[in-house]
Amino acid sequence: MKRTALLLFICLLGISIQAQKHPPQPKPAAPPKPYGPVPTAAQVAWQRMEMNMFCHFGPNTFTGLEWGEGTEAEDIFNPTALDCNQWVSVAKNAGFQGIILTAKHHDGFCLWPNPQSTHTVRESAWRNGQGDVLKELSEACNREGVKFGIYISPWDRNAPTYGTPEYNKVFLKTLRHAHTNYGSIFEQWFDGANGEGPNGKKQVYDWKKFNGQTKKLQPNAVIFSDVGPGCRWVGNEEGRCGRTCWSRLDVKGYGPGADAPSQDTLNAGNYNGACWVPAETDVSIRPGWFWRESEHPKSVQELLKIYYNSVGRNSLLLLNVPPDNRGLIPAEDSLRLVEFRVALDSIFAHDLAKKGAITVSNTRVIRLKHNPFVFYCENGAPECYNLIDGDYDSYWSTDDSVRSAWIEFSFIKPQTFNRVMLQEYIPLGQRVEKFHVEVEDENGSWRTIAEETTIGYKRIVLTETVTTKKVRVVIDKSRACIVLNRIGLFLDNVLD
Ligand code: FUL
Repeated sequence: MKRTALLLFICLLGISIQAQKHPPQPKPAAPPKPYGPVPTAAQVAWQRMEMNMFCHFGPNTFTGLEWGEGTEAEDIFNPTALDCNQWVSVAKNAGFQGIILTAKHHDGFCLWPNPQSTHTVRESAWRNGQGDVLKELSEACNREGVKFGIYISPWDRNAPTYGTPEYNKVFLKTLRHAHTNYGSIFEQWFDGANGEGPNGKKQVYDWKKFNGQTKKLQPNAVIFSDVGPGCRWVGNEEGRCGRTCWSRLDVKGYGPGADAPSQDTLNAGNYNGACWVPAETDVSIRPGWFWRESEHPKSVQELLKIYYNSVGRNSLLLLNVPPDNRGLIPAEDSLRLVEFRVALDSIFAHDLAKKGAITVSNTRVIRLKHNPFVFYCENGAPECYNLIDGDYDSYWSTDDSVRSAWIEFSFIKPQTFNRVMLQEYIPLGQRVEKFHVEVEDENGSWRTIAEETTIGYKRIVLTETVTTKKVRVVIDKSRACIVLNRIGLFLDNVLD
């Protein structure tokens, strides 16, 4: 009898705990509608790569020039120990998701046996004219699960037809060859630079056809140029995206190169831009784009600054790491990248926000995909835990009419941090135009530690180092209801 009563008691206790864990949920509202232009699935996947590696390699690696003349003998290109597997392993260890190779720079030399040219690896003595860097690198990337991309300069100082309508046909065939023989590419990089002076040959490029054919042959490739259409130049080569950075851009009436919008516009985007053209920050780990014996890689501190000014400002970072004249990435660069990785991991491995209890001023009631934290959320909105659950596609959002709101994290023990990471759920567009961060001091008064504008895919705000039990992120102004999928708090002891 006693045993039965005990069993009954345990059962009832279990049921009541269950009921507490899963209180009846209010009926979910419809998910927020997309706002403004939104990215394609390929653009979202691209932005989520965050950091890719650029490899400038070609005759300039052997001559020390930044812009080759196009008249260099093919035999100049003669790497003694080329190993693309080494490039890929350097990239992987540093945490790069993809590699983009300069298949043809302005000098016109092709790193693959392009049938449209007589200025290629085929004409060089390297591997008796049998070598193909595109083949080696694309295969090495495939083997290691690193994505492969191609840079091809439209400006060509070697092509005999350059400066005539015929060149556009040659360039289309060149693209076709590169786009059909080396598997799928994640990005096609079109350089806008064109250094020919008033007496030089001027080419009127057929961008419509270049982009159209690329889209047809490589539908998942994001096309880079100063003005996209897939992603845009950030407007400088110093690794600095705008503190305000919209992924929207007006492209009508503009084009790559001399026809591009101002560098300031590229840096910040257009508030009301009609197209989704996110910024890509291309910068070199060394002073030049090509390897030179006399130059050396940037310090970890400089690389971290670049990271915060690019990935941390709604941009993708394309960091150039040039292979040397052996065809290998020098040890000093690869070591520096490992140090950079270690620094990033040490900063971002511990998200202090995950230790907090969250309250919000408003929440849209949405269907929760999964929520291991719901148990802790008796008084709050379980939706806000989507901000820390690590699932990209789960987000917290406000009711349609609510365009300003706060999110508060409170901790049992004081937490010390100096980086605040925010992410908008960009598949639904970019919305936030003003926000600030406040902390509560020991006397219970609140103090603003950062005031910023846009968030976008990812925003990392650098603050003073603070120790507090309460942090509030206040979205002051959003252009539609707020949709955030992450808030994180971190301590950076490397760059402080
Ligand atoms: C520029 C080029 O002129 C540089 O040589 C380099 O390739 C850089 C990435 O783009 O426009």
